[in-house]
Amino acid sequence: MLIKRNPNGIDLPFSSEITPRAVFESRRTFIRKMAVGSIASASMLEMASREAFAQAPGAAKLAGKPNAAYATAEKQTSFKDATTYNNYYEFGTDKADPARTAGTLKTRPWTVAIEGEVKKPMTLDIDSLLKLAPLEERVYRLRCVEGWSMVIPWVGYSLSELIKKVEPTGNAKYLEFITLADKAQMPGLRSPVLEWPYVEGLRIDEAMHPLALLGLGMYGEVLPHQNGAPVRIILPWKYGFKSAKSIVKIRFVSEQPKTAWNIAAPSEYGFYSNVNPDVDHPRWSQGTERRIGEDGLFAKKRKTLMFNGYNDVASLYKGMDLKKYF
Ligand SMILES: Nc1nc2c(c(=O)[nH]1)N[C@H]1C(S)=C(S)[C@@H](COP(=O)(O)O)O[C@H]1N2
Ligand SMILES: [Mo]
Repeated sequence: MLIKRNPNGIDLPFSSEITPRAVFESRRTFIRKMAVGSIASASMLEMASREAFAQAPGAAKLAGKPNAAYATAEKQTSFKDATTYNNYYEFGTDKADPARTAGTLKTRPWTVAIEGEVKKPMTLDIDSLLKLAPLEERVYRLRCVEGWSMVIPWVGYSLSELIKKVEPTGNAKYLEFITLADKAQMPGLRSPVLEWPYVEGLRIDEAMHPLALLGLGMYGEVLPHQNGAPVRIILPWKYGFKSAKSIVKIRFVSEQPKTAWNIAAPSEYGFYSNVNPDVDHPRWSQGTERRIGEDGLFAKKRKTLMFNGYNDVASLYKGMDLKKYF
């Protein structure tokens, strides 16, 4: 029953990928008509499409210094695709829902409480987080467990910067990320698709790995609501669902924390959830992926790479059977 309720089971692998396309097309037509029917200038058109597609009115610029170690020759996903094809179940389970409904998210004031096994527990507001370390731009591939991927220029800094600041105790073995769950702002909480709040977790050495990013922006702007404003994590070697959006609390703990998707379907979503083409999801292959923007139902799929191509992290899992610890 739980599995049936799991929206992944209802609209995957293909139907969920078709519907948003159709939605894009009808919106495109709408905007084109508007352009023809009025004297809209190119910039008005751009503004209109940003609003319709991205729900980021008055998006503030947020620049990061490009970090060459995390650049890529790969083509970046368009801002429009990255902000209209989203998984953010607190705002609905359809890919197009968050862009439509996340306008109600109030991202300021916002605080992140850091507590548990740390010598210096603290509560940081967004301005403190923005100043905690130099902002970098890092272009990461993000691979969703559903079999699609994007290439996104994020703005943020290594999560390790924050971890060092709070000084974990010797008992801190894991981090638990707790995200916002507010019915007043999040229409998706009305449906019991997941247990709310959405929670995620990492082993502390994973969290300390320089690749693990504390994200505050993307494409040179503060995070759009639908992408997890105002603060999230991005873990490019793990399936997308590990990268929790709109974090309000980080707890340092001694035991492996529960995680939202593992609670919902433990046989399908493990704690580690490293991208691994050799371990299929029980209901579909993980060997290939579709790059968003290279659509068309007959577009050639790409081969999924171990750790999503981020082999630096392999040493974190030395000696572990990654079929068992999926
Ligand atoms: N709080 C919260 N975080 C979340 C999710 C969610 O539903 N709620 N979905 C996850 C999934 S499945 C993916 S693929 C990524 C998508 O991030 P993006 O929309 O910025 O590409 O966010 C992850 N973080
Ligand atoms: Mo995902």
